[in-house]
Amino acid sequence: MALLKVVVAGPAGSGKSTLIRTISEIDVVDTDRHATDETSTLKENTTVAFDFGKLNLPNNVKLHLYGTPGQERFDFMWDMLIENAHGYIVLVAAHRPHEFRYARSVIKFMQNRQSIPMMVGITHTDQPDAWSKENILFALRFGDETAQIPFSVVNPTDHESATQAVTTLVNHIHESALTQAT
Ligand SMILES: Nc1nc2c(ncn2[C@@H]2O[C@H](COP(=O)(O)OP(=O)(O)O)[C@@H](O)[C@H]2O)c(=O)[nH]1
Ligand SMILES: [Mg+2]
Repeated sequence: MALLKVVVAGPAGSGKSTLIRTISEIDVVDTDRHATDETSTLKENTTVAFDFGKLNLPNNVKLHLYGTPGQERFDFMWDMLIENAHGYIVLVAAHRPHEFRYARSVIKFMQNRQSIPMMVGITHTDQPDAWSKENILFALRFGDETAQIPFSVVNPTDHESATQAVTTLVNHIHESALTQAT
């Protein structure tokens, strides 16, 4: 049995809490509170500590999923959550280009803290003003690194899509463990 700790990060409103709620097999422990600051224009509630959910995958893999708070003033929580993590997903909302720079800073923050497998999940691609995946990658300025970073489109409200996204990351975690072992 393997227990994998996966962190879901990204700007407020990108779909972190929704992704965890959609796939968790336990009632999610969430710390969403009524948003009182700039986030309230995006959504009514915002995560102030973290979300926690569990999922069993094939081959006896148990996932523990931790969703970070999106806002920068809670970044001390990001440090706590990324510690001992096996991998992480950074969600980026395709229809909010003004947040791409912030999304990139979240990715950089995580990469500086832990050298562990990660992936970028592009959400909200069903929104009318969503950017294409290619343009988002370009805007995130990943250049040559893009080859190593898996990007996938994910709809956190859809069970199959959300499960597929975490499965992609878990495969990535297994592959990099094998590479390190050889
Ligand atoms: N249409 C659509 N709505 C989404 C998608 N991802 C998240 N949402 C919605 O966006 C809102 C904010 O999501 P939430 O999970 O609270 O964001 P968080 O701040 O990252 O935890 C919720 O109403 C979600 O249902 C998506 O891919 N498409
Ligand atoms: Mg949240």
